[in-house]
Amino acid sequence: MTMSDPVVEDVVTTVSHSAPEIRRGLVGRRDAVDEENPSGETQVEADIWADELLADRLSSIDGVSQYASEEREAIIDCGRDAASTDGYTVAVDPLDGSSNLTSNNAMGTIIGVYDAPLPARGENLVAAAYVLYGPITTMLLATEDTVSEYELTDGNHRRIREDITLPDDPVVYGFGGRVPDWTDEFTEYARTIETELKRRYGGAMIGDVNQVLTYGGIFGYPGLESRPEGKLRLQFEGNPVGYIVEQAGGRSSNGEQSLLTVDPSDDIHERTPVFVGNESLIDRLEMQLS
Ligand code: P6P
Repeated sequence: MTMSDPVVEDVVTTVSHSAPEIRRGLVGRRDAVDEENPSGETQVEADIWADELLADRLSSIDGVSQYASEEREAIIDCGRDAASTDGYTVAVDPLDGSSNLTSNNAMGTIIGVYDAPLPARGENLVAAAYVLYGPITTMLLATEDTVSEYELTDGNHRRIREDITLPDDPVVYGFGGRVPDWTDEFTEYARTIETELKRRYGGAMIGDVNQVLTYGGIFGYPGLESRPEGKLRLQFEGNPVGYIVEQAGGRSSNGEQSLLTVDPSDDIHERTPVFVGNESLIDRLEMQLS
């Protein structure tokens, strides 16, 4: 994966080369452990194992100044000047949707590479990618130039799609959260979308977002009556996936504005409502919620 910046290339290549090993390592590691992640969610053995593997490999890359993970409380200062502007920072969701291990369904690894100290605005992303552990292992990689898809096998990656853009005519939608917990405004929007598109919701954001990027449509995890901030994390899920979809010609939103323009709080685990998909669908959503 030749990229303009050698450090970013090293980060992305490290994740792509680790993905087949992570996939193999899922076997025998699906039991819950007596721990919760910083968001209060039960961890499985694979969450901790994948995080330790990626933390070790990514934080040792020269040029990476910070490593942050959905699975660990604090940001790792990689021994360089974390506040320096010349270091890149990486935010990782090591196993997005790891609860799908129990039901043997798709999961992913998400990474965002920022050129600013964490927590950072999505606009500070210089690259973002996700690995999808589906029937085959693939990586969707967005850089400042383009969006590409790779098939990952041991020690190898083969580009299977390049210059990816969202299809113009949306086909699928997937919305998280319990329907009775949706706000009235979002419920009204969802009821309209349900008459237009086909439902695709698998319980792991990356599997659902990959459907949107393949067929066109919208994925969302809205703010809920019980939790207006929603469930998904801005630094580890919203920003990187928002960056990927926007680089593919779509839009992202927290219901009001592009996720990439949201000023983060000091909390690296800050949650946000997340919507990504075709521009027309996101525009309609923001109109509905305004
Ligand atoms: P629910 C997985 O736990 C995750 O963070 C996302 O990957 C996924 O979209 C969402 O939560 C699923 O949440 O409430 O449907 O189980």
